[in-house]
Amino acid sequence: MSGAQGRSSRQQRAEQLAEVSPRFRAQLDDRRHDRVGADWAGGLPAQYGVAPRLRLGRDRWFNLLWLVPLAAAALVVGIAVAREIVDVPAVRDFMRTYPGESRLPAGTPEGFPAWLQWQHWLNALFMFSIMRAGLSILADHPRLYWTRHSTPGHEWLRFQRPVPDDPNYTAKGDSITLPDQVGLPGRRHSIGLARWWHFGFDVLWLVNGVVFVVLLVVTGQWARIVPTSWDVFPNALTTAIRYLSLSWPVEDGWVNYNALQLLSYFVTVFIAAPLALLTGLGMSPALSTRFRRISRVFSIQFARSLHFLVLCWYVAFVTVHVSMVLMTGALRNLNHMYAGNDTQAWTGFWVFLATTVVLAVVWVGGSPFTYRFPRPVRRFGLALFGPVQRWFEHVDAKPGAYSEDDISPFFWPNGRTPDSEEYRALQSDEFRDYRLAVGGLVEEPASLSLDDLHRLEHREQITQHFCIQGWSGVAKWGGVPMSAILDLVRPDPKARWVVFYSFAEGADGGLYYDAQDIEQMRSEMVMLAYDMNGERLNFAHGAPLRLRNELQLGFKMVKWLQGIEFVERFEDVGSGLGGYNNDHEFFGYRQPI
Ligand SMILES: Nc1nc2c(c(=O)[nH]1)N[C@H]1C(S)=C(S)[C@@H](COP(=O)(O)O)O[C@H]1N2
Ligand SMILES: [Mo]
Repeated sequence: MSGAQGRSSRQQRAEQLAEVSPRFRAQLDDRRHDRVGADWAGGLPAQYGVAPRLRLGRDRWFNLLWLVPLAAAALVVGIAVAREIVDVPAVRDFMRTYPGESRLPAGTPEGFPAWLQWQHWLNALFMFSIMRAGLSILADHPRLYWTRHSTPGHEWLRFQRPVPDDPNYTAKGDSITLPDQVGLPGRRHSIGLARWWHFGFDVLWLVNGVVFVVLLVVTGQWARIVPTSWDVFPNALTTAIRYLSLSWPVEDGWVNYNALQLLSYFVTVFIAAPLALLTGLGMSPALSTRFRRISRVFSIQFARSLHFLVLCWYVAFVTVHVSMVLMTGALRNLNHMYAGNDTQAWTGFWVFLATTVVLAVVWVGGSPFTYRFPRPVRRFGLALFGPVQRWFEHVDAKPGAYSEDDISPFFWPNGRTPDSEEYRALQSDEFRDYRLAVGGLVEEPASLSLDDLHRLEHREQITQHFCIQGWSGVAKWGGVPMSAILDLVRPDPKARWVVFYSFAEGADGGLYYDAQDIEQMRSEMVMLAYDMNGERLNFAHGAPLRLRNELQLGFKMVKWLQGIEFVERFEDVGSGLGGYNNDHEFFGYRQPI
């Protein structure tokens, strides 16, 4: 530790520690990875999941594929019942009183203006990619929970077998492959790339949606999809009986939707879309820590589960919507949305066909394009969503949301453990000879033993961990605030990034490392932890020392920490993208969500 040492020996040590940089950097993988090939994510082999299982009671699991025959049976029964009751006088009276559609406010426009046609199509273009990339993200931790603990066996839905009773089973090992035509992309653990599609298109989708709602309001078109009277419900019942009894209502979507249509459009635009946004934001560590009162109740897992249910709504909606459009007078309906007229001509059909070919090309090409051009995919997402991530980093978050009672009974381990001679030797000696090297652009480089670290300011806090894959857990961390390290080494004003080096290699070889913005390093939420849940940090969770930065996703919290380097730019560290997962799997360098 820096003490009252002579100038010359200090200088000597400084020179030695300036070596921090060459010493660690030489052990990084600096190959440029710009294809997704067989060696992706350490050559993780494909692994398929199982049909969704819903948990009933404590540990009975219901295979949701049974819903297919059950729904078919329910439909048959529904049709049989509807066909009988339409002739019952009371039902007939009811259907006469509530004919199936509400009256529109006076002055509501008819027809479909060009802006609406364009926005409808753009919406489909963005949403299909968002939904597919969302599935890829889900596949990286194919289990859904209601509470913030991600305890095996406590999920309410899983697409994976039960978690094996093996302490070496990691969250990454649990991820599953999707077919390339389902996920975007489908490959196992391609979450880094899926997120760029998901977030990039989210931004475009939201802009499109906001413009859409504004135009709906100013043109008066809103009244066609917003219920203005309670009679929408009995009218929807009439429509449902008509559909089920197979004497389908005469559609006049050009002028007025039936009540069932109106309700489903209303839910899709004004409930599902905002809910998708809010539940998406609910998965951000930075925002969850900032808005603690909300996130205490609606945790990341609650948000994630709702986010998934919104996806289910959209899938069901698109399926039924497209089927009904085609079955209730295809030519006329397609003219409405694709040609802006109310005729039986073929124009709408041809425009629909051409635009659907574009959608299909984007769909089919999505995964292969991503494998061939991962860097441009990352740039696309970063350009659209990067500024938002930067902005989330500036939320003023403080610890204190959780108590001992909130500590998770199970905390998934993740990542590749260290296996170097050097680490083993230190470990066998209980880290007596361990030294954390801190250097680079600092005035006072340091080499800190565990005793040195224990003598520095001590902080303990109970926080929630958010893994990029989707699992979470609460733990109590004890260690040195990063601000104390900064006070000790006094970074040069030129230093903008702080690089944390591990003893462990990443999945494809080369040391695991991560660069973090120096602006965050004085946050109360950033520390070097040597204790977890009141005990010394164990091997799996990063012994003897790991980074905790509660404003970021878990992969940035380097475990088995051996060195810290202050740098001006990270472009010449590793292969230059700011971290091991960034270099290899195109994760982002700011990940507060
Ligand atoms: N050295 C190293 N640190 C690492 C990783 C890794 O693979 N190697 N994985 C990261 C990821 S993805 C997560 S989610 C957390 C997991 O921490 P835990 O194992 O204590 O749960 O550690 C992070 N730190
Ligand atoms: Mo993670």
